[in-house]
Amino acid sequence: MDLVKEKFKEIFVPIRDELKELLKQHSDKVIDNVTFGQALTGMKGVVSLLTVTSKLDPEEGIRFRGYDIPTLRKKLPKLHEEGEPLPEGLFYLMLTGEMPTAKDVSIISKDWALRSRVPQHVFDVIDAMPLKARPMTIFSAAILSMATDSIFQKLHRAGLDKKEYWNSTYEDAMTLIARLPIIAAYIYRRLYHNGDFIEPDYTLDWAGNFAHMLGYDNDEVKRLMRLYMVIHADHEGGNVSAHATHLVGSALSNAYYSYAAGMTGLAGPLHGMANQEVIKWILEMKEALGDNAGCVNKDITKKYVEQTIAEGKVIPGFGHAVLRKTDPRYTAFVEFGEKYFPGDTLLQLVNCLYEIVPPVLQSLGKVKNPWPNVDAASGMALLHYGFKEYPFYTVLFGVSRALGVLSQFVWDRALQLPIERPKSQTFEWFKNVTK
Ligand code: NMX
Ligand code: MLT
Repeated sequence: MDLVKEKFKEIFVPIRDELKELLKQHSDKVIDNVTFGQALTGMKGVVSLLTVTSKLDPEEGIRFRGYDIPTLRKKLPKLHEEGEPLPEGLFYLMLTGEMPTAKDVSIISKDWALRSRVPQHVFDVIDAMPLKARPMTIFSAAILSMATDSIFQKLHRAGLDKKEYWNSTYEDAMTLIARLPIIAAYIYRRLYHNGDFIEPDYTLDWAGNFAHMLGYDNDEVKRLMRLYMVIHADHEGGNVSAHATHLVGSALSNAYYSYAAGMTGLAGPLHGMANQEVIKWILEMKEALGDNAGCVNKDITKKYVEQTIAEGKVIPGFGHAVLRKTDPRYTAFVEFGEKYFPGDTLLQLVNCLYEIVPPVLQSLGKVKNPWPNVDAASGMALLHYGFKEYPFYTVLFGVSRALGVLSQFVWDRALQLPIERPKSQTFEWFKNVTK
């Protein structure tokens, strides 16, 4: 058994046994109440999921195994002291709960490099898609097509013992993560660079190699990609992509099916697609307002924001279902920009929207969180380096999200979490409970 897998087994077995014991003794204990409003507005705040990898605090933002983003940027192993943490380390932390050493990170880097060969039929599936297909459509189809390789599925059909589910799921999760940058880069180069594909460079780390295969060999972009892959990896279990992955997996669907479900959820404009919408909206605003966009003319820009809302649209990149303060992921991207490209006009515009948009949203009296989320700033950093094909941005989010949802997926199997099946009721039932 490989070292990381062995370590994981050592950690999860006592936790699995403890969970079983707790369930045996406390299954009837009431832990939460559900209001009429919660049931009918997306179950916000209803505790009903067990997620070990991360936890979201409405005021402070995400913590991965207890560590916030600024701490992770300091503590996770890096290639260079002044650089950004390696996503391999975050994966190790989410899986084991322990801060990795540089050696742990290098073991994962090498393991992913070894597993990264993508079967030909996956490229054939991608090549069969029309060039006008959305990148997330192609990405999701490519992931699904890899289910042919699921070791869990094969062993399960042959009659696998429940206690062993985690082992082949771990194999599937690691292989899937290893292959994602190759698949994503292939889609990108096919859609936007006439199919001029770039071979992987396995002397590089997972994220550095991803930037390289996309066509960005500049060191700063590699740093940005490491930050990007760390920042989007997880947002506890209730967000649409994590929850969809977990839900589909609870039927014992394999990791490929389950993560593909997560990705089709991420593709929605209220979730991961918002990172494209932000840039589209900003570019349209610049087109409409010309030199007046941003702090040059705050009144005109504010009117543009109000007009978007008057047209029945949302302001992309602002608001959140859980967060009630500025998203620390947003802050991390702005800090990256201030460090590497402080004079950038798009960075200035993003900073300016931070002043203009929240008061407009607050004035509506219904928006629970007027502050920017991660998507308000991520595209600005990519655009700075000439990565202008914004319909692709959600794929980048998706590659990163694999680290969180798949480490949790391995835990789901290790803890033998059961099929998820909440109760639904009819409209009549809901009307009756209000009487
Ligand atoms: N612009 C305009 N209206 C908004 C916004 C916004 N940015 N955010 C919330 N509202 C509206 C929302 O549409 C709802 O209106 P109505 O009652 O008429 O349906 C009302 O305010 C209350 O919504 P909330 O309870 O504050 O937010 P909810 O939890 O329902 O939704 C989001 C959260 C994130 C879906 C919502 O804030 C939004 O649509 N934001 C813009 C899209 C976005 O940036 N999504 C990315 C989220 C992060 N991610 O990467 O996934
Ligand atoms: C996420 O990263 O998943 C988003 O911020 C959405 C969420 O947490 O609900």
